[in-house]
Amino acid sequence: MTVQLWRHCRVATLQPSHPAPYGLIEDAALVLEGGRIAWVGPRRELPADLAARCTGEHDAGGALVTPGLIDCHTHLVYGGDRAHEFELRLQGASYEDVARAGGGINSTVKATRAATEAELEVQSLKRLRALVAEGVTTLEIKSGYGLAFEHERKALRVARGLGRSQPVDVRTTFLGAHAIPPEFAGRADAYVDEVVRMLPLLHAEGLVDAVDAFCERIAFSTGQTERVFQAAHALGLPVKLHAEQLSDSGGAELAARYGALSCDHLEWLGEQGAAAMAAAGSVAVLLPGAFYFLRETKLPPVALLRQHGVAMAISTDCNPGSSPCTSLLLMLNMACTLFRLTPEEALAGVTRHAAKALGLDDRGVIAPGKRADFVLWDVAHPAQLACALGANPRLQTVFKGELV
Ligand code: DI6
Ligand code: FE
Repeated sequence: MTVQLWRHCRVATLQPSHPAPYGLIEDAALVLEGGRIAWVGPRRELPADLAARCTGEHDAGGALVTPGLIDCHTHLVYGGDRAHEFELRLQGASYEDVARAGGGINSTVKATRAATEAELEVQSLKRLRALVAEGVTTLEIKSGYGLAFEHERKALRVARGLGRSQPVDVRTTFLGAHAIPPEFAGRADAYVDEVVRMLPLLHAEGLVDAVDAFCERIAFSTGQTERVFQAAHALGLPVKLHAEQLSDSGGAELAARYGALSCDHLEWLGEQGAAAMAAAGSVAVLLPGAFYFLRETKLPPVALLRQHGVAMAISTDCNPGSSPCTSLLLMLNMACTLFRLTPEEALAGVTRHAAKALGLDDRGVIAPGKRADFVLWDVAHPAQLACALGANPRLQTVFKGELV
């Protein structure tokens, strides 16, 4: 097995136990073995016997190293686009108006159903490449634009395929309960029956890592959401929830009762929801792209989340309707400018806490035993990653121990 030494770098380990901000180690060395981090620390403390075992050496040229970025909430696989809706909203229509008038999620459902698996892959690959170019090494992709067995299956297969062909680890989430498809209009409960029927079939094909739902007055009630969660739990699958995005529907409390990995959006989250999430260890996934793009004015309760010790993750929410965004670095900036997170909280939100939101404890920090997924950046200080607008200072990515 090769043992690789990386030196001449500064490592933002993001380890919570490390005393320096960002877990920063100056003049660091990193040793990789078998796709994992074997050692990280100040170079002068590198054990001589470990140094002697290294079979290869890389000079990082003084770069800043962070864990590979993790985009823990995306709807990246979809057909078509919604630029026309953007125009309508610029003329005064609201996101909910457009959805009620038959546009919104269901217009993307139409385009996604019409696309073949190969076409869907071509469109989605462009978006995935943009994320990977900014240092994303783990990505969650939800279904939810098929809303019928064969089309949900097609989208999840595309997501899995992207993870096989590209240098990124893809985690799939079944979001059958995203919207009520046209053939079930006015029959939401019957559609939930269908979601509950689809889930074990998709799971049996190895296409589902987690289960999500959109709990909102324009989507599914808490009662309907709970039925989906019960079906997930029967299969041993973890759940997460689009909760309190447009109103306080009690979704976060429900999700916490099911031990949700995360509750996402949360602009309307209240005290009880935050307390329930804290008790359950659910991560708050904040999505500044959707907040910005829909010109929301209600801010997620960041102070409340901090007060309750709820871990905060940040993600693109990459989707055609509410966040057509393929830049996780831009989301770092927006999390700070719009939501007032510190750059350190924002960076933890796309590394350590994003890993937690996906139920993954083998990544998100640079520490012995963790996956060797990391990024070399041409920046002097980690805060620069959140400060710059529209820059991409990525130099190189190491994925599973190998230079991409
Ligand atoms: N909330 C969102 O912001 C996205 N899905 C969801 O449940 C929007 C999806 C879309 O408009 O296509
Ligand atoms: Fe979303």
